[in-house]
Amino acid sequence: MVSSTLKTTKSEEIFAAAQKLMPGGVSSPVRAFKSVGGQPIVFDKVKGAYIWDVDGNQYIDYVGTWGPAICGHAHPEVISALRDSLENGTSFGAPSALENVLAEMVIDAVPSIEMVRFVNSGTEACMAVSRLMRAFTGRDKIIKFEGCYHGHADMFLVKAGSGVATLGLPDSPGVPKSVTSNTLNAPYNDLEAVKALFAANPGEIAGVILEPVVGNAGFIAPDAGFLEGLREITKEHKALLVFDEVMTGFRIAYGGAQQKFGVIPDLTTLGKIIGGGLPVGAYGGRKDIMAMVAPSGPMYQAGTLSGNPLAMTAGIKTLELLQKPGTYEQLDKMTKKLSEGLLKIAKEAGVAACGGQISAMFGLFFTAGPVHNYEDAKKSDLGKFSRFHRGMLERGIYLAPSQFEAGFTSVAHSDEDIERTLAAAREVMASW
Ligand code: HOZ
Repeated sequence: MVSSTLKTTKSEEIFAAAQKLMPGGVSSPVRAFKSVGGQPIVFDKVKGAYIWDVDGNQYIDYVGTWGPAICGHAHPEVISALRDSLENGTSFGAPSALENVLAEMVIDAVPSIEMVRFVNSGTEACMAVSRLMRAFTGRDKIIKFEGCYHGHADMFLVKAGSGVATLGLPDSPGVPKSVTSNTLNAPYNDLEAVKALFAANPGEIAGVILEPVVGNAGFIAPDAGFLEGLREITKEHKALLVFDEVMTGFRIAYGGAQQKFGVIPDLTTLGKIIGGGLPVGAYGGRKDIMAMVAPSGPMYQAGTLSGNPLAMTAGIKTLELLQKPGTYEQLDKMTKKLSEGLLKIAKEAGVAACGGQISAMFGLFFTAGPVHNYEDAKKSDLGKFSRFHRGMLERGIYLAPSQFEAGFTSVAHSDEDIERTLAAAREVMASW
């Protein structure tokens, strides 16, 4: 147990009980705090930019339930819409007009999406899209990038980011070699490596999938020309380009990273924000490709709770709120202040650090950098990250408990929240 000045008696009791009930005491690995030490705090309330734990401590939150809370937690308009929707029931398992509304909003916003299918998580969306890439092209191999995370489906658990990187698990037992033999890996931001893979596997590669801005190896931005280069290479080889915008969709810009960078993939996966905090995922893209999906076409994919009316309602309201003029300018300005402030504080304290932000997504590595890919990200001093995480937690700032996760801001974060966060970081780094 890491020594702490935080009073966390109740959190400790609940987590001790949880460990007897659930593997590692959690429903998803990263939140167990394994890589930063100490025990996770147990929440009992979230509101706006803040979270509260069961011992009554309040924190400024930069995890935002891992991305969905871009309007702030429990936004009154989202809650009110959900209350109304709840009166009509929790699940239909049949078509509903709400699906049309959210589908239209997604199609209007995301340049590559002409048709969309709703599922229940980002993992499901990526799993389905990999099947679709293969069904459409008749090829089996897929290129992904080291440190990118596309959920926990078998074929993506090779040199993956997020919890896999956090826990230092190279690959997962239980994944058949026959499945991952069709997953090819390249370093992020390395077009030559992608060209070499296409050259070595002629006519066999269905497509390339990536996080257009990486969030699951920490925050890593694409180098100038990288996304454009992938678009050209995939076109040249008649392979598909897929942007996994589960994190970046409606966060980097309303139309996602593809709108921000002006590079249009063939297919896109979404999740997080489009469910407004309820379980959701989606994949979509060109009509001729989406026509392959059952029952329109032969590629099977289904789900009992897909298009769930509560998830659709929360998603619709969240996207409506994001349409307010100035939202993304505000998010960018505030997050820039945070990111630049952290780098300045590190410099003043003589701490080697690098990082950056785009819109409401940011990251900080404890290495002089620069960080262009997962290998660079791994050079970050993880001991320093752990001490930083704990120091910030003790000062009421909740950061993702992993070096290999991006940070998220929301429209609910105030200038004062950012100032308080920077003051906490100054104190923590000054003590090193
Ligand atoms: N995979 C998500 C983060 N990239 C969720 C982590 C969690 O909920 O523990």
